[in-house]
Amino acid sequence: MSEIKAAENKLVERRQRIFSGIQPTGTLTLGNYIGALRNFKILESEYDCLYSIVDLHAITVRQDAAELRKNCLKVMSLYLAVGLDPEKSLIYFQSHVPAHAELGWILDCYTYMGELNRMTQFKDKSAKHADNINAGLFTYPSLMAADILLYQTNLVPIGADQKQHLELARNLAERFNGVYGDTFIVPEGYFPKVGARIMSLKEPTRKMSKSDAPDTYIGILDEPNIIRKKFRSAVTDSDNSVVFDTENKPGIANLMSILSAVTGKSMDQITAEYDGRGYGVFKDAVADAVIAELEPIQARFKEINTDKAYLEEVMTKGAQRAAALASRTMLKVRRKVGLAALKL
Ligand code: ATP
Ligand code: LTN
Repeated sequence: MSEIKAAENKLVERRQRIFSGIQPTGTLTLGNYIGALRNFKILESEYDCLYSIVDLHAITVRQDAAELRKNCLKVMSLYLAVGLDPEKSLIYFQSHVPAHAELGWILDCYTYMGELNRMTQFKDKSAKHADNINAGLFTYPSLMAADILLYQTNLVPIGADQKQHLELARNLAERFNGVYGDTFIVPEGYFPKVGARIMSLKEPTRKMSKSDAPDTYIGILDEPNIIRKKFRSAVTDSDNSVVFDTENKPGIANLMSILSAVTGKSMDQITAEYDGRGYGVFKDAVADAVIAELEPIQARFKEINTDKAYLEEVMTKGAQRAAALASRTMLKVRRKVGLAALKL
């Protein structure tokens, strides 16, 4: 190997890898944006990133086929609209790289029922969809572990609600490595300092979620007047002080987190600026800041989402490049587990 080639390889080796995914289960919310999507862009320049639209995860809950197809393209357009560069980051649909499902199955065989039984997302979703508690919903976390481990991921940007799933991915990596020797990198989570758990506008003790009623969340694509209206009718309290107290004032604390995440202001600065001026003034200030943050993204989204040829090109290239990376891990895993090699 030439010296230059060796130096190049070393450089490539040193760059850490990021994987994350968002489910195409509806319109993305401000929670998805602050908790995950915004960090995707921030991390792009320093890491090798794979950002997937995790459509296989989405079908653990019944989806309308036409709607799902549309939502997949919408999420991809949003990835691009926040400024992700498909030349730098791999942007692709999970279902286009079958190795996710293959490793998902293999990891299922190393995951204990007890581990899956403890998952709060499974409990929440089972309660929400009592008529369809399917096996996919139960094994969802092993598939998520496969997504991450498939690419030898170092860092996973996610919101706080995904901590438990990430912990399972780490445990599975360690378990597998323990049995077969070093195979997977044990990944770390990357959580936003402020806004790792944005709450519902109507029930500020529950997380904001895109599969709840529209008045409980701010959609990334909501029109400015809708955003203002939703913030104005957000549930707060009656003591009229803008002070960060998640226990006694969850509604106001949530709005402060949103404002802090979007503007970079500290909680003390926000209190100094808005305390004593009435909740109406404060809520409008939060709305203004969010509208200003989202407007350029919405404008870019409109252009990108109608450019089907471009989206197709991005998803195809992304899937091809991701599949090539995934096959390296799969070769190793298949050999270690004892599956016969296929020589074509
Ligand atoms: P669903 O309602 O369909 O379960 P969701 O809104 O929880 O969806 P996901 O696709 O499951 O969204 O999550 C995508 C990313 O957004 C994850 O990293 C998740 O942690 C993050 N996220 C979701 N909701 C919030 C929230 N309220 N605050 C911060 N981050 C969030
Ligand atoms: N489980 C996540 C979505 C998700 C994901 C992933 C996130 C699926 N696979 C891999 C990070 C890495 C969710 O429900 N928010």
